[in-house]
Amino acid sequence: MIDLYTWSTPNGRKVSIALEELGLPYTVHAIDITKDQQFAPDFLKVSPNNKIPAIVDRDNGLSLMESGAILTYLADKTGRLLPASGEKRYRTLEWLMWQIGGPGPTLGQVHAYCKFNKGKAPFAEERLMKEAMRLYKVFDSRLADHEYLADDYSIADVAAWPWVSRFEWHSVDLNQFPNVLRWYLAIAARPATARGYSVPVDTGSIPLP
Ligand SMILES: N[C@@H](CCC(=O)N[C@@H](CS)C(=O)NCC(=O)O)C(=O)O
Repeated sequence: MIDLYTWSTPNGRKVSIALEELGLPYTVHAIDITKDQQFAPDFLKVSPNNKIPAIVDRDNGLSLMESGAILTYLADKTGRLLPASGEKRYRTLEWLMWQIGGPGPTLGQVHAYCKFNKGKAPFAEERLMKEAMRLYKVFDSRLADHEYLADDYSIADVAAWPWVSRFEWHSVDLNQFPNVLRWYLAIAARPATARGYSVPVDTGSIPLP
């Protein structure tokens, strides 16, 4: 049994989608980051960086923060969504880390500056939107000749998908990125994605372009 500490955000949904996909039993603990629950002392014991998601595996007592580490752990625990060794493992980790270092932080800042505080910092808005579009182009090129980011469906896709599901927040028209659109719709159609998307709060159906 896994204890999942999460909220209805892209980083949180990565882990609930993975848990659903892997069929692992889990208990959800909602950490409402709009009410600063991420700063509660009890939560800091599992997430010393004050952020969701985090997990505790009751099988062995291991607690983990950081979505990339959690996804890697869950994949290794089950032997799915990440090859055990060799080039395919590193290719998967490469695109997982690309997501965590690139689209994740960039799109998070796009939401902060361009959606919620539009007009306050034109330089930042322009710089972030330019970088977001560059990353979408990289994404689209990769998917032009690969069905998924690392060939087979993997934790790299699970990490990237919830951020793309916020395409309306970052005002990106997915029709401009046909390979990303094809990939996005294929993953949206997976039953595990729909189940994981509504954890811990059902915010409505998956956005479709
Ligand atoms: N690098 C971290 C990022 C986690 C993160 O930024 N979580 C956000 C929600 S998507 C959060 O907890 N924000 C609360 C805060 O910043 O106070 C990961 O990949 O898990």
